[in-house]
Amino acid sequence: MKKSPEHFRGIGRIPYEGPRSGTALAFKHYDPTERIDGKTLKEHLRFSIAYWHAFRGTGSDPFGPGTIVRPWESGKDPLSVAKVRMDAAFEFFTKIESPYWCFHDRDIAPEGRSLAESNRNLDKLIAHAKQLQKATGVKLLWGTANLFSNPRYMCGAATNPDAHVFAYAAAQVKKALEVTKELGGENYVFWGGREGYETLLNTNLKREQDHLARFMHMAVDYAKAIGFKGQFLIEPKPKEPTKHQYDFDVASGIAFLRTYGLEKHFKFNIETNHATLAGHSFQHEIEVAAAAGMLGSIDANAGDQLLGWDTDQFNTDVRELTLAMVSILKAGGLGTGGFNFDAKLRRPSIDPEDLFLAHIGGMDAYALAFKLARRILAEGKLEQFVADRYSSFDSDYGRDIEKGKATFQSLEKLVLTKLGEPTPRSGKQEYLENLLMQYLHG
Ligand code: XLS
Ligand code: NI
Ligand code: NI
Repeated sequence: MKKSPEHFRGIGRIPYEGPRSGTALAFKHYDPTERIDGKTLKEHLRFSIAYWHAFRGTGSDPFGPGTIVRPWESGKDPLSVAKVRMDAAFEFFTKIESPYWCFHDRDIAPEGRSLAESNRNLDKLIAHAKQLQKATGVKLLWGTANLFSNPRYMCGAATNPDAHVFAYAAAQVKKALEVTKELGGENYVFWGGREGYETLLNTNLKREQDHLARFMHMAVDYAKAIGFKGQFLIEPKPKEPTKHQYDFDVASGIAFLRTYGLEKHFKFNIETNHATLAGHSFQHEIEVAAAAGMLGSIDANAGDQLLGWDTDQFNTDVRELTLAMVSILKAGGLGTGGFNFDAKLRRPSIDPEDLFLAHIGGMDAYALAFKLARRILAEGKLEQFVADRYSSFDSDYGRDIEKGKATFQSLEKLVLTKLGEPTPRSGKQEYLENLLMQYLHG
């Protein structure tokens, strides 16, 4: 394959220089080659770059057009531009030491005038991506279909009141599954951007949810038919762009999957900013998914506490990430998932260098959080505290309760004859917060 020109000139592979480094374009905590428990940090963290933000984001917002101008975007032929853009993307993935990338079908190839033309465009870029993956060793964490940008999806895709749109979306996802398989994608994501409603005045909520479930079953069946073994992931979000999205949060996602007999086929892709929008902490969403054995992958970003929408910022809040990591590691990790930077540059961050700085910060924060979480778990003080707190359920009548051997009658008898009034015990929140602070700043 012909070697493409360098796009990020003047920026080489980002080196690891350690916590005291004064170099902006260097990792302070993420040493991809560092070995921990027989695996490199690169293998542990499974970082991924989100194509849509990193290479399709222009900084536009509802009040003004894009501010970010990349030289490769100036060509006239959209397919050639798409190829050069992809060359630049893989150069970036390599220089930033990201082992994975993620995309929506329409991020990488222009939509045509018909589905057939869109599929042909996609095939060309998939062939190109395949070569680039081979040349760089960068792999596909997940693929997905954009079922929200085109006006045909304004009232939803799988939940559209028009069966014609449902059919179109089905055809689009069929193709997206094929190309994800073609590139060796390890997962496939459903984010239902417009699978919700703007007003109940025009909505049959029950029928829309039934249709969404039918759609998911068709995806499961088709994956089986073509031998796609990747993990299916649902990415919950409560709202935006819709007023209400059906996959509101992990808990409602679990209820939906179980209602429709889909729970065996799906896990969750949890996005930090979506958790915030649902009124939850990031760690809460991770714990809810982990409790159901459905923790799949992470869309690594952050919101702004003062803004009520998905600002998709890079997350450098080590405290938040350490708590998240503790929960992820306790759950046994992400399996085929990873940490995908579904995060974008601020509108005034227009330098190519800013794209590197943003990801360096995000990766360093996660690497640091990973190390801190491992220390916290190795020392075991927090876990021990929690275990002790529930120890009355480890033996005697407590164990009987857990094992289903106790009844209201047996417990009433116990309280009346033996136990009497319980002795309150402190929850010790302040002690635990102080302990966490010691780990973070000790
Ligand atoms: C939007 C979502 C989206 C998904 C992929 O809020 O985060 O980017 O991750 O469709
Ligand atoms: Ni996301
Ligand atoms: Ni999002």
